[in-house]
Amino acid sequence: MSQWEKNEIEKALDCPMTRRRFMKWLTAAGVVSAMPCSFLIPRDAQAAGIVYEGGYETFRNACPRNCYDTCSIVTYVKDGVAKFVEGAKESTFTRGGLCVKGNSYIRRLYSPDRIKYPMVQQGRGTGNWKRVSWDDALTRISEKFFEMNEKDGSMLGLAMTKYSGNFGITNYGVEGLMSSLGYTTRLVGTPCWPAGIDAQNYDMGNMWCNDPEDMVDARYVILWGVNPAWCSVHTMKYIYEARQRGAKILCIDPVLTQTAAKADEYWQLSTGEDGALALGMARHILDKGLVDQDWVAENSIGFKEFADYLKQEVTLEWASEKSGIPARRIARVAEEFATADPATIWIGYGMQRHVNGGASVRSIDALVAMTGNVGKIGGGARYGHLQTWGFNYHAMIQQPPQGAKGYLGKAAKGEFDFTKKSEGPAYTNRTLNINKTAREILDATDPPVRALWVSCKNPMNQDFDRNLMEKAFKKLELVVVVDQFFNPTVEQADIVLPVTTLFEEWTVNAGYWHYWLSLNEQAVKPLHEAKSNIEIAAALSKKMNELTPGSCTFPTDIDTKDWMAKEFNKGVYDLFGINSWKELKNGPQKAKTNLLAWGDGKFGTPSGKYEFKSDLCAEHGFNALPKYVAGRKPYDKLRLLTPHTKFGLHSQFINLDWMEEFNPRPYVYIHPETARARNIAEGDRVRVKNKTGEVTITASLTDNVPADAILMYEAWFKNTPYNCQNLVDDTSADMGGYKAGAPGVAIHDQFADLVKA
Ligand SMILES: Nc1nc2c(c(=O)[nH]1)N[C@H]1C(S)=C(S)[C@@H](COP(=O)(O)OP(=O)(O)OC[C@H]3O[C@@H](n4cnc5c(=O)[nH]c(N)nc54)[C@H](O)[C@@H]3O)O[C@H]1N2
Ligand SMILES: Nc1nc2c(c(=O)[nH]1)N[C@H]1C(S)=C(S)[C@@H](COP(=O)(O)OP(=O)(O)OC[C@H]3O[C@@H](n4cnc5c(=O)[nH]c(N)nc54)[C@H](O)[C@@H]3O)O[C@H]1N2
Ligand SMILES: [Mo]
Repeated sequence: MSQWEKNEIEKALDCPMTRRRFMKWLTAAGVVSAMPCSFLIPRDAQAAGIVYEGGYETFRNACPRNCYDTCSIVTYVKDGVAKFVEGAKESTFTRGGLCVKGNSYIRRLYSPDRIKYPMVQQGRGTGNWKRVSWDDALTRISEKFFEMNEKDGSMLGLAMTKYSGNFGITNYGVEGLMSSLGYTTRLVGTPCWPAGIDAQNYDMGNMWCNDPEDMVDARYVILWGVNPAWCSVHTMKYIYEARQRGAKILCIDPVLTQTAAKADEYWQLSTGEDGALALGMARHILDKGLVDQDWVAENSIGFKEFADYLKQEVTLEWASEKSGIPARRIARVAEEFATADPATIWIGYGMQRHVNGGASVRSIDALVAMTGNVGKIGGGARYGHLQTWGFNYHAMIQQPPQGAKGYLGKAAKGEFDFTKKSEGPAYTNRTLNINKTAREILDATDPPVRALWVSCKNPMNQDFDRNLMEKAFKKLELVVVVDQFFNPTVEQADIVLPVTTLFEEWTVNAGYWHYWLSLNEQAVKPLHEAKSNIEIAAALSKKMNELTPGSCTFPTDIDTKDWMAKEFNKGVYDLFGINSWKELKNGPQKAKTNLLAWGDGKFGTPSGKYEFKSDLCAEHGFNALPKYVAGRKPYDKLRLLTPHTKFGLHSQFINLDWMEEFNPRPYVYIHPETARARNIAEGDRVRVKNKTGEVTITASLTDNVPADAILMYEAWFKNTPYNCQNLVDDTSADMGGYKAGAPGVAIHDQFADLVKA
């Protein structure tokens, strides 16, 4: 921790309110001494008379949330009770620290609000829950499945929606359970990053980025539509260090985020105009003769066509007019970027959630490539990677029961599906687009979707068009949700099953940003009647086979530790330089190779080169060149942005009482001018409305948001009915169908207006 950071924290702690809150946390956890902020101890803990006792047993855990940082955790346990957590010191990425969410984990584990046993709701949304035994719950589910199979001749009436509640590898057993029932319906795709993944695949042949730790070597860093000060706090230290070593940091975002506040320069661009901005910079670099001609000649194809396009259709003035950034600034930064060596751009997931998101990512990639910054330590078009995910997926790969019937596949129906090389066996699962879950459920026929299995997913809160989702749920004959808290999806369920938290199960976790691998040990026994996702699969299989032998192939008796061990193979061991998973008990391991993306100049594209012109991209219906694509036409007065918050991870953490202390209620953030024009003052209740729905919420005035936009964070507050998905429709992003199986979603291409309530 730098002296400056220490001073900042000291200052914050000098505020009696903050100190009291910290003390409340500490005492609630019954802890003190090994807190990462050890300077708290002398002043506050001792004053409170709390003495460190020692004698803890420690366990290895990993934060399994969908987050860049995938932190390695050490959990301190005494008498079978987890007392506190800290970041693992062995990981140079986590470096002994956790984020505000991670530090609240003990409360998540022991929250009185946890779902404790299987329950059945009499009438969805009534809150009339009744505790039932596991046996009873699983019997009800089995009977419904048999009935469906009987009626439809297949299990296609059962749909599964699962996304990112817990990325532990063994949790792919949820998919495994579905496969072992037969051919089912799957909600596929991701709301997160697919447009950018496809863009990078067209350009380079894969999504692959350097080790974030090498950012310290960059001499220029552009943080483009990414907010690491909140969404990847551990990466901030590399950005600070790069700056200390002389790098310049520029942040490009329509919102003046905490990341922007920490940068050397901030550009408040017009939302969705990233493509124009990148192309304007590219044109200027071309005009100034700053293209890395050697790199381009040796490693790429299609640059001449790209340069012709820039000369014919792009000017600095045009880029300036589109993006709202003065032309002379674009020119200056283009020159600074092209002459810094190395220079890097971190392309955020937020900026590609647009109808032109994939196209914008391609133009930013081009900027990095034409300046010779791809394949360099400290350089690169950084987005994400899956280099460390070479597991066996043992839990996932299960066979259907004998004679199971399924879907005849899109190919059989004459639809072009470029996600599959061949349709494989005659029968497949039926796939629906997860980003249009509501619409897809409503439209599905032959058979209709009758039952929905929800795991690691909160569709009522995180999916799009909430009003339509309610209609879709009405069509369902059975909703089973596997979760830890009574979230808005559980409220609309018939049966809820309690699942373990990371502290109560064995698994293994990799990152999609850094290169560390972490073991997740069972630190405490499962609480209440909770079971892990794979134990639930085994228990259901057991019940189904008891009632109808042969109806489910999922193993009925499993040991979660064995199943964790079955995920490893020689490839994983070699990559991490270990001989056994047991070595991870000594601490997380970092990959020994693959840390530099495209360092050998061998790309995964059809040509084997960086493709400024991609025929594959054209084949999939887009421009071959990274051309400008206009954004979505506004359908209301103000743009609505609903990005990620500091105090939660999607619908997780914000519901904890510890977090409510810091972040008690949602706000809509409005520029003072926009508020004045509507006679809205700080603290007023306002109604935000658009064609999709409405939200009543408290106004907060700030010029951090542009005057033509309003901002609210996606979140689930357990004590308010707030849900931003009332205002967010399911319009697709341009790309995503190639690698993720369905296009992304244009989350930030939404519009609304507001009035005083
Ligand atoms: N408006 C708007 N909407 C968005 C976004 C946005 O920016 N704006 N962001 C999108 C993005 S990027 C993402 S990734 C998605 C995330 O959407 P989701 O994947 O739905 O995210 P979470 O809320 O993190 O997790 C879902 C549920 O998983 C549960 N869970 C946690 N651990 C386990 C477990 O071990 N087993 C089971 N069965 N359940 C568990 C949690 O309690 C939670 O209720 O949201 C998307 N939605
Ligand atoms: N604390 C916390 N950390 C998280 C998460 C969380 O919910 N909370 N979620 C995790 C997940 S699943 C994800 S996907 C990542 C997301 O990580 P990020 O991509 O960093 O986060 P977002 O908030 O989705 O979007 C980043 C920024 O994009 C900006 N943006 C929106 N539209 C545009 C545009 O047109 N151009 C530009 N230049 N910027 C634009 C938003 O204003 C926002 O500040 O973070 C992960 N980490
Ligand atoms: Mo995400």
